Amino acid sequence: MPKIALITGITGQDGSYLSELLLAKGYRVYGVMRRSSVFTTQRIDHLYQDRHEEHVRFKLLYGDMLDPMGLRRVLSEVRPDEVYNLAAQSHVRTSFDQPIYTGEVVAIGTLNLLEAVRDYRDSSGKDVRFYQASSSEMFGKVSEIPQTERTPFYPRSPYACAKVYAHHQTVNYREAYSLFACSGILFNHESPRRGETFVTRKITRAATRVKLGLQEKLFLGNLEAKRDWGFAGDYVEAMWLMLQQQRPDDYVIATGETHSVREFLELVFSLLDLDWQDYVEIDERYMRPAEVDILLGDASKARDLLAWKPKVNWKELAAMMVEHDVELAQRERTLADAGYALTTNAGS
Ligand code: NAP
Ligand code: G4F
Repeated sequence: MPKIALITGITGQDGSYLSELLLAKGYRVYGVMRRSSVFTTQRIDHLYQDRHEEHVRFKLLYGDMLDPMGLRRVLSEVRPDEVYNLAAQSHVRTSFDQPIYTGEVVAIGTLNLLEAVRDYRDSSGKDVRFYQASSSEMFGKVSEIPQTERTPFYPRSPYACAKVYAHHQTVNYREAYSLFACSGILFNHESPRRGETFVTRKITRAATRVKLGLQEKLFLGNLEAKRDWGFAGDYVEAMWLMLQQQRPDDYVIATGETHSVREFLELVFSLLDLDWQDYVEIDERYMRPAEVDILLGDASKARDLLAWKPKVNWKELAAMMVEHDVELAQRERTLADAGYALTTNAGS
C-alpha cells in the first residue's frame, strides 16, 4: 500500500515542491487548500492536469487552519500516515499589519491541527507523523552566530512570535502525548516559485523586467539585512527525512552561508549586465518596525543524523531564478508589444 501524506499549504512554494517529491516516492498526496474567488493552484496545476499516474495519487480538499472541525473531517477522510503543516500567513512585513490574523493562522491554526491529529491518531490507532514548518525568524535578534537547535529564540515580528508558539506546541505534543512530531527550523529558501513579494523574487522579477524594458524602478527597504538563502527543492527533502527517522526531533536546515540583500541585488543585476544602482530606490514602506539583521544557520545536526545537505548554492539559486524570470518577462514583452495592458506586482 502506498503511504498517504496530507499537506496544508499545498498551494504555496514549499507545498508544490514537497508534493512533487512525495509523488516521486510513490505516496498518495492530499492537499488542503482554501477556497478563493480566483485560482490559487498555479504552482501545482502541472501535478493534476496531465493524465499521468500522478493524477490519481494527487487530490485537493478544501480546508482552512481556522476551521478545526473542517481539519478533523479532512483527517478522517484522508487517513494520512504523515501530515506536513506548511500553511501560514508567511509574510513577515504583512504580519505587522495583520498581527492578530497572523497569530490565529500560524499559532492557533497549528494548535487546531495538532489537536485534530492527536484525536485522529488515538481513534484510528495509526502511527501518524507530524511535521511543523518552524522558521529561522524565531531566532530574531540573534544571541549567537551561527544559530543552532540550541540557540535561544528572540522573535522580532508577530509572525515570528506565532511561529515560536507553534514550535513549542509541537514539542509539547511530542512530550505530553508521545506524538511523532518534528519541527524543521528552516532558514530562508527560495526558488522560481517563491512569492513575488519576498525580497529575492521581487529582485529577480524586477531586474528581468527592467532588462526587457517593462519596468524602470525597483523600490526596496533595508538592503543591509543578511539571510542564509537556500533552494526550496533541497529543503523539502529535509522535511521528508525528518519523518523517516526512528525518533522525532527538531532540526536546523540551512546552507551555512549568509549574504546581504545588497549582495543579492548586485549578483542578480550583474547576471543581466545591469548596474542595480541605476534602478533601485529605497522606500520607507518596505522597512519593518523591528528587523532581523542577520541569519546564519548551522545545519550540522541535519547533516550528521539525516545525511542532508543542500545541493544548490547561492549563485546557482540566483541564476535559476533569473533564468525563469527572463522567460516570464519575455512572455510579458510579447503581450505588451501586442497591445495588452500589464499589471505589475505591488511589492511588499
Ligand atoms: P507560502 O508560499 O506563503 O505558502 C503558504 C501556504 O499557506 C499557501 O498555500 C497558503 O494558501 C496557505 N495558507 C495561508 N493561510 C491559510 C489558512 N488560513 N488556511 C489554510 N491554508 C492557508 O509559504 P512557503 O514559502 O511555501 O512556506 C511554507 C511554510 O514554511 C510556511 O509555514 C512558512 O511560514 C514556513 N517557512 C518558510 C520559509 C521560507 O523561507 N520559505 C522559511 C521557514 C519557514 P493560499 O495559496 O491560499 O494563500
Ligand atoms: O524576503 P523577506 O520578506 O523574507 P523574511 O522576512 O526573511 O522571511 C522569510 O523567511 C523566513 C525564514 O527566515 C520565513 F519564516 C518567512 O515565512 C519568509 O519566508 O525579507 C528578507 C529581508 C528582510 O530583512 C527585509 O527587511 O529583505 C529585507 N527587504 C528589503 N527590502 C525586503 C525588501 N523584504 C521584502 N519582502 N520586500 C522588500 O522590498
